[in-house]
Amino acid sequence: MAEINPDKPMVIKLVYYGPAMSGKTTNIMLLHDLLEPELIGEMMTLETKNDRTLFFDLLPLGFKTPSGLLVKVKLFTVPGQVQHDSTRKAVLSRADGVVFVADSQRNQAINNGESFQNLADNAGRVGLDFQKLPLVVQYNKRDLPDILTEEEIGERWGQAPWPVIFSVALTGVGVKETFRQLLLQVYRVIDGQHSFKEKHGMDENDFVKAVMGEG
Ligand SMILES: Nc1nc2c(ncn2[C@@H]2O[C@H](COP(=O)(O)OP(=O)(O)OP(=O)(O)O)[C@@H](O)[C@H]2O)c(=O)[nH]1
Ligand SMILES: [Mg+2]
Repeated sequence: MAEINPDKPMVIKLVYYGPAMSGKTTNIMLLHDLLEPELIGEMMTLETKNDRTLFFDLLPLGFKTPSGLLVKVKLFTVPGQVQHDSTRKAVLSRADGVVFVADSQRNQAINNGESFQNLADNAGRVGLDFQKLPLVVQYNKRDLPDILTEEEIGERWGQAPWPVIFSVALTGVGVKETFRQLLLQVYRVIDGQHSFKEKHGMDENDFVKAVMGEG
């Protein structure tokens, strides 16, 4: 997290991580359509081939606090394909929070597991404390046949500390809720480090509303 300096924006970096084709790019495309914050930039999609992200996508959002601080929130996606690991590591570096987008299809369970392990490994490699990192797990593609049931997913993740959200990113179901859950966790870290409420007059609900444009 960048230090707060009244003359400089605070930059919050959030990363959508997960196996190839799970729906990471689709999530931030839908956020681009659904959110109406004070500031919203164009979505940047850097290099794609047949719908596969080769480098990353970026959606910049932002707002000003009542105290006058400019807060920039940058949403990134990583390329899920296994071979792009060095890019994934670079994108993950200095992340303030992560959404792990899993593919609900039964035949993707191994890919989900390997990708989650890759996230934990890369977090360590770039110096993030994975235990403390704000994280939301999203099970996407709930519209498809032959998916893991919610009970099976509950058994897999029930003991884990992270919220699990079910989604159909293609139509927007669960997309905002996933983002909201991440922002709540990110707020707690920022408030802990920077007394955000005291100094900038925003509690967690104000913060989430401002980022999402629901103010
Ligand atoms: N049926 C269905 N298809 C989806 C859903 N979400 C995304 N897709 C489709 O899955 C394909 C891959 O989606 P992307 O968002 O490009 O996946 P990605 O995770 O960014 O993939 P990489 O960039 O290769 O890592 C696209 O054809 C999407 O339209 C969903 O909820 N249901
Ligand atoms: Mg992508």
